[in-house]
Amino acid sequence: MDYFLTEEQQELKKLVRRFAEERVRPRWKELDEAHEFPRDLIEEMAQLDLFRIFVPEEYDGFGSSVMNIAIVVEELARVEPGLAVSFAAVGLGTIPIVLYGSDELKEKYLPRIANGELIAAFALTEPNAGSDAGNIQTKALKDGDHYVLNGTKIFITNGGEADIYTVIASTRPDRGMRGLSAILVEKGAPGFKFGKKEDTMGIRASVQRELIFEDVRVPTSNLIGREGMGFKIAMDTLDHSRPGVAAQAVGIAQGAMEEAVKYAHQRVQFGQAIINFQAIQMMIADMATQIEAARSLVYSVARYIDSGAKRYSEYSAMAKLFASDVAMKVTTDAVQVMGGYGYMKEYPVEKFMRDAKITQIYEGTNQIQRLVIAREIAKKYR
Ligand code: COS
Repeated sequence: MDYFLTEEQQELKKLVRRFAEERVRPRWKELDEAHEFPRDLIEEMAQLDLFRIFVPEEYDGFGSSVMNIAIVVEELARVEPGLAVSFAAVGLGTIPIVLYGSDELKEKYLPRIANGELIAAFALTEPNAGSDAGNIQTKALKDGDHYVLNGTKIFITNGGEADIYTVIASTRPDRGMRGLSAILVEKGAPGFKFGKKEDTMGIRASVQRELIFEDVRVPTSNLIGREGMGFKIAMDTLDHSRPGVAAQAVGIAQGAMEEAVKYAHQRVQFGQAIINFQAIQMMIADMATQIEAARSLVYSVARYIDSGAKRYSEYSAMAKLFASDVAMKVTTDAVQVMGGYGYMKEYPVEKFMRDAKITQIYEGTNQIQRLVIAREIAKKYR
């Protein structure tokens, strides 16, 4: 169901669906096997103006709406979740600039993100700072009108491919979490290197790579927000982006269910198509119901954020938690409906199941989402 999309949103959905069906679907297997950043498809998406949805209108964008991001990401993920991730990660890297960047930074970077010229990435995670995001060790110490960065980030989506990186680093190591800051670093800065490229279970039409900073000098004008605001900027960014992960999960579940249903029409056992068996019908009904519940939650939360809501951490977390658990359940059941064939790489459902798993882990594990939700609920009802 479309849940009251505006005409513009319906057009956007149609545009992305056509692109995904015509340009991406024929290549799902090749993209999964190649495990590379899908630059040609990303360029085609820039031609379709899709990167403009991350950027406010005054910087040549379409208005940075979470709902539009959800629509595009869901449609991409329905066919190729890895491509959806490569795309959404540009949004993740852009959010801090949109929410907290100076006018100078916005003018310099946002129009070039909008037209697809610049790929962005967000760099928070470190070997010892995952769920414990405040425990960041990368340092950005001031030296005159520059920050000097030293440290390592891991698992960074679009790492090595992106042109700009929003890096969370410590400008005041004596202050712990309150000493963190968000700093924009350009690819090509001397001392900024790319390390290990991860070999991942799923989302293989995207890359996750290590970033290494060795005395990287960045002008202080690249500070996003103020010094010491880094943790808050990171948390706000995640609150803003988690509905996008949730939309990705909805798309994955939808794609897997469609494959399973089509297969159930074709597959004949005991003299008839297995779609006629109630054992299969019950599974399909549960899949479809869970997907609609997830989709309606994701759209509602996206609209709530777009309405100008000030506090929405728990709703973002709920959408991400619920939709990703649905994606894992639905993709596992889709494999089950298809039996032995579901387990084979010839069909995309085993890939959807691999792709689904990460949605329960990244942008905060589902255990962390539950923590965020429980804390907010506990505060409300004393
Ligand atoms: N928005 C704004 N501010 C927030 C916030 C949010 N969503 N969440 C926390 N803060 C603020 C708190 O208000 C607190 O400020 P004060 O000390 O002034 O009150 C400060 O940040 C510290 O918060 P808290 O005490 O809750 O920090 P914790 O170390 O307990 O951890 C969690 C908070 C676990 C929620 C956080 O570390 C987290 O989200 N971890 C997961 C990170 C993640 O998603 N990683 C994935 C990789 S990024 S792709």
